[in-house]
Amino acid sequence: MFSTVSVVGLGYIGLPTAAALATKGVDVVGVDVDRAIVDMINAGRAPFVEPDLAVAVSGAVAMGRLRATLKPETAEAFIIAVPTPIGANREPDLSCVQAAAEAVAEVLDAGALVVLESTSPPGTTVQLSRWLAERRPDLTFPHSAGNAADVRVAHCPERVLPGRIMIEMVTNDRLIGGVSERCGARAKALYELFTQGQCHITDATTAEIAKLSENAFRDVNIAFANELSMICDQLDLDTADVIALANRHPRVNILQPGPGVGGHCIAVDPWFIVSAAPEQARLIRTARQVNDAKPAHVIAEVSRTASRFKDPVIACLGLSFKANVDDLRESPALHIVTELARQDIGRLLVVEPHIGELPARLVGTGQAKLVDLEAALHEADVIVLLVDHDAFRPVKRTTLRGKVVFDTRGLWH
Ligand code: SAJ
Repeated sequence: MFSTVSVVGLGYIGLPTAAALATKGVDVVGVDVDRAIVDMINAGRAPFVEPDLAVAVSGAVAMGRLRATLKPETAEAFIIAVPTPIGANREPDLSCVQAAAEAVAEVLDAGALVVLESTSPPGTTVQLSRWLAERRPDLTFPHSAGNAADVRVAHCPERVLPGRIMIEMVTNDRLIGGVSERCGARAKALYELFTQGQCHITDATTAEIAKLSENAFRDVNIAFANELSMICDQLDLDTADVIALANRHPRVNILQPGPGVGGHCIAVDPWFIVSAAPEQARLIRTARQVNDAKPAHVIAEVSRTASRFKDPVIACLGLSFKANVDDLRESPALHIVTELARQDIGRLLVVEPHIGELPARLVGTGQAKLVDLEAALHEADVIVLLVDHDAFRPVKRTTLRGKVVFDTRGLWH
């Protein structure tokens, strides 16, 4: 039903989607503004690490089903998967969506489908339809022409978990928000090419808010755990004990506290809801503030303890934004270690099994050294566990004896 599909934005969502479609026999043209990414994909290589992605990309390129370009070309369907960050005032920044819309508009034919996958504030998909219409007065669009429009526009928010993208891309249910009913039906047909989960059709704005609610729900629940951990620290209680006991209740499931919430989704998306309804979104805003305050709490606790030692050696375990990934972007752990280095409170031994060298901002402090787990545990006076990597799980209690341990994730409970 679709022989050519163009995926605009070849990042963590666009590239796996392009590879998944190509694997199903669709001719896929990937578009990205970054020439290095385009060249790498055309050479059959994936520009970032994600389980099973590299083999999918090299296979799709070798079969001639996937190629990358800098500019969009005519296709039956376009999937836009570009970043939607927040600006300095925590307002949504839709400039990449607008730029993608303008580029796609140039090559749109009557009958084409345009899907927005980027996580977006309410109203963005309808706005996308307007942006396309501004550039193509010769075609009709669903925000004004409804089912009769020449072009179909829909939202299908990405919902995959980094680290499990290739699996969840196929198995997760999808939300399909059509700007008109016909748009929804057409988008469903596209996603059914590679999705085994169910496709639930709704309107575009409901799909936008439903996606944002998923991440806001998670953020609020993590904030509960993080607030509880700060209460327990204040009362000198073991947070992991408190949570484990409370979770023995059949209807209680408190999440794990941590050093803060990182990544590009959960720490960002709730602000789209706050921005859309600032007076009503009180709990969602507070949860963001609680989670954003957690790194400073960890830094204060570690510096207070380190100041009791003469020339303390501090082992910091983990730099990535969550367990078992190499992604350091928006990582609270990296922020904490950088700040501890800047405060010059002691010698920092950093353990991060997923990277080969420390990031430049940490090297620049001259205070931190990347070492292996054994060396760090042996030398340290203070141990700060920041990421619950599987590699840290088997540490023996006897190794920790006589040291001050901050287990921000409750991993060794
Ligand atoms: N975290 C905790 N405690 C927990 C769980 C997570 O502190 O109990 C922290 C993690 O360490 C990390 C952050 O929260 O710093 C977010 O990690 P995550 O694994 O919960 O989620 P993400 O950001 O990698 O991916 C989320 C997912 N959303 C939900 O689970 C509702 C994913 O399905 C979305 O597709 C993704 O956001 C996205 O792109 O929106």
